[in-house]
Amino acid sequence: MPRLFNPSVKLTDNDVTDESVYAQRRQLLKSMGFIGLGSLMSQPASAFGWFTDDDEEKSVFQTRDLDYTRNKKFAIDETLTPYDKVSSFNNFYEFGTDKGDPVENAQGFNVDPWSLTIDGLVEQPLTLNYEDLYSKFALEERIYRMRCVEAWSMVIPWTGFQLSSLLAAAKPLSSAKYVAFQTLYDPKQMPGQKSRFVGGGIDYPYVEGLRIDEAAHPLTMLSVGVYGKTLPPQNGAPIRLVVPWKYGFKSIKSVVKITLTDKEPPTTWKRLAHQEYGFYANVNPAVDHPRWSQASERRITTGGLFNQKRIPTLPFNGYEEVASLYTGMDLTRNY
Ligand SMILES: Nc1nc2c(c(=O)[nH]1)N[C@H]1C(S)=C(S)[C@@H](COP(=O)(O)O)O[C@H]1N2
Ligand SMILES: [Mo]
Repeated sequence: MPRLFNPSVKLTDNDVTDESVYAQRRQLLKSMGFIGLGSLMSQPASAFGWFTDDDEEKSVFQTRDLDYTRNKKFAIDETLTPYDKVSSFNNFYEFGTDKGDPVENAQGFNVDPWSLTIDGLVEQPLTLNYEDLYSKFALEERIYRMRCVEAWSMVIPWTGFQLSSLLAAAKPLSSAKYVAFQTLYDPKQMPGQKSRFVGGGIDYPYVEGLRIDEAAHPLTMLSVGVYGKTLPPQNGAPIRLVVPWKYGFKSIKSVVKITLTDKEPPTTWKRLAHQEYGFYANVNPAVDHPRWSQASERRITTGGLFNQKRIPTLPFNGYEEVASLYTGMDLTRNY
C-alpha cells in the first residue's frame, strides 16, 4: 500500500522510495478529492508489473518506421531505457493516473487526422496536418535523458526536430515573450478528460509553457517518434514536446496548439499546486520538492522498477549549456 502523505514529514534520500513518491503525488490529488479509493488501491499492482496480466486479446496501436538521421552530438554514453519500459511506464493522466494506465487505455487513440496550429504573436500563423508532422522538417534522432519530478529517469532516443525550426517558420513578432502549448481536448477519446476520477481532477486540456528563449534553444525538440518509429499514443502521439533539462511534466504530449504570447502562460501542474510545481521546473538537485529530495534519481534501465540503481541528479539534468538562460535568476525561488 502507498504510504499516507504527511506534509510535515520531509523525506530524505534514504527513506524515499519511488513508490512513496508516486503515492505522494497521487495523494495530493486524492486529498483534493480527485482519486477514488479504488484507483489508489489498484496502484501498486500496475506500478510493480510492467504489464498488467491480461489474457484478453487487445488491438495495439500501429506505429511505423520513420526516415531520420542520427545526430551524433547527442549520442551519450549511458544505457538506453528499453523500448518496452519507455512505452509501458508512463505519465499521461488523460488516460489514467497509474503508470500502467496509458499503455492500457490509449491503444485506440486516433491521431490521423491531426491538426497542430501555431498562432498568437506571429507574422505567419501555420497549421500542420498529420502528414506535415513527418515531412515539413528533417527528422533526426537524439538521445536525451528524461528526469521526472517523481525522481525516476530514463534515457530515450527521440526522433523529431527542433522547435526553433517551427518557430522560425511562423516568424515570431518581437512582442512574443512566451510560448504556450496545449494538448488535445477530446473526452470521447481520453477517458481522464471525461471523468475526474480517471484523470486525477486536472483541469483539461493539459497546458504548458516556455519562455521564448527556452523554446528557441537548440535542445528543445518536438518529437514525433521514439526508437525510430512513430510515437505510440502513451508517449504522446503524434507529436509532443521534449525539454530535456526540465522535469518531465514540461514535456507536454499530443500537442494541438502552440501560441506565442507576451505573458507567462498557465501551466497544468503549477495551477494545481503552485507551491510544489513551478513554471520553470528546471532539474535541480539543490532544490528539493517540498515533500521529497531531488538530489538523486532512480535510473530505469532493465530489470524491475524498484531494483533500479539510484544515481545523483545533475543540475539542468546534465545539460549545463542552458545555464546562461538563467543568469541572475534565483533558481530557488523560480523552481
Ligand atoms: N498531456 C500530458 N502531457 C504530459 C503528461 C500528462 O499527464 N499529460 N505527463 C507529463 C509527465 S509528468 C511526464 S514525466 C512525461 C512522461 O513522458 P513519457 O511517458 O513519454 O515518458 O510526460 C509529461 N507530459
Ligand atoms: Mo513527470
